[in-house]
Amino acid sequence: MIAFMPFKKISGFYPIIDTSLIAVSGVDNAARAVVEGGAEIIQLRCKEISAREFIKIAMAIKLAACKNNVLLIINDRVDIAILAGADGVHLGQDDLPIEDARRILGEGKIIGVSTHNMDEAVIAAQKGADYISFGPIFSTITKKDAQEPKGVEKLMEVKGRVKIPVVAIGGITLENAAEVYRAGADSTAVISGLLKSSDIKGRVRRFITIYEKCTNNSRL
Ligand code: TZP
Ligand code: MG
Repeated sequence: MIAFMPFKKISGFYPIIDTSLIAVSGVDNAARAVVEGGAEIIQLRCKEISAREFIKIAMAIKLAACKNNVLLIINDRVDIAILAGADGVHLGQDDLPIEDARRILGEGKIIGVSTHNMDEAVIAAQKGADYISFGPIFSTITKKDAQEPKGVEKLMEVKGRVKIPVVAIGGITLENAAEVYRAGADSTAVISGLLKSSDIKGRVRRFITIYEKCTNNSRL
């Protein structure tokens, strides 16, 4: 029987490095800053670059930044996740179905799924997602085709139904992150609220502190 290494439960601050907000040449430094700030997970989201560039960045991040138990999650692309030795993928509703991604990745990799309503959340959990994201909680300009904001009440309803971790996403800032944790989010995923800062490391620390204050879970 094959034993799989259990991976850490997704919780706390979930930084997303998105090449629509940061130059490809700056990704590596941003990833290092995120790790130095104390993040335990990084998602790499590259919508507008070639597969060749995507794999190059993913491998560089995996080698340089994601040592010491920092999980690397690749947005959209199961192939790139495998080639880069990443810890998992994050799939949208139009990406590979969860079951197919699982057949390729096996049980040892993390599969996260974007959800926007209760049905999508419940189905993703039933189909074997390891975590879901839910949002946008607040309005966002980062995702051009984002749905209308769902608010923290809908987040609470989803948390009440699914057993897997729920990562809240969309418009999350230092100012509203505590409200999102109090509504039950296991984690908050942030793009612009992180990458638009001139001090990414410091910003990560501040987001982690908010999580710890809301959950009494101090490790810094
Ligand atoms: N999915 C739902 S909202 C969103 C994604 C990828 C964008 C989140 O970006 P920001 O800048 O943190 O609002
Ligand atoms: Mg996608």
